[in-house]
Amino acid sequence: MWAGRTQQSLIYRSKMQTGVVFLQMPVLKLLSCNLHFHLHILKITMMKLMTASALLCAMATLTTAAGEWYLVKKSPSCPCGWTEYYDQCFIYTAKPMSWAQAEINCQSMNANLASVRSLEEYQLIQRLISDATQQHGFAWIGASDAIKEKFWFWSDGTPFKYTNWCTGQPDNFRGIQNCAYVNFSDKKCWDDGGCESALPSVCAKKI
Ligand SMILES: [Ca+2]
Ligand SMILES: [Ca+2]
Repeated sequence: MWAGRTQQSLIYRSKMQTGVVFLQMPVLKLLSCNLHFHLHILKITMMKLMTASALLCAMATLTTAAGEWYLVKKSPSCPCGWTEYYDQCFIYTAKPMSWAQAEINCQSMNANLASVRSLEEYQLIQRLISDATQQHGFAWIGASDAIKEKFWFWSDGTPFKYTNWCTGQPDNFRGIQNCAYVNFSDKKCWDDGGCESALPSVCAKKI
């Protein structure tokens, strides 16, 4: 059902199951990330809406008077505060924690410490850190060889393929370095450090 078409009206077409809703601009402004909406907004006139309706074949034709409406596509998206990148959501946690504490913190958000599958993903993680801190500081990611020395794995189960180790790392210095962190040295690459060190961290989860 369409509600009344006043400025205050929350007007929507009951197509949520298809991820498509129509909203007027005042309503769009009310939507915040608290609602976990990720909106792709396409401004359309009523004439264009007719075309859009034809394309979205399940949609009934509108017969209301002319006006500007907005076609809003709700897509799977990240919770508020997380950064979407392809099929994953990322978040930087500034509070310094041990690697295990950081992993548990991620798990409390249905995530894991971030695995890294490509240079692009690594650069995204670096950008999250620099955006949050205006620095290029250390942060735990999900790589560890704590179970068996030199057998590195990602805590989220991703196959351990891409790496960005600094030259000479991982070196398991003093025999006690089993957890990976980012932005080591002027090259801003990876180092293995002691898992009990308190560092910020980056969590990631699949959408
Ligand atoms: Ca090690
Ligand atoms: Ca090291």
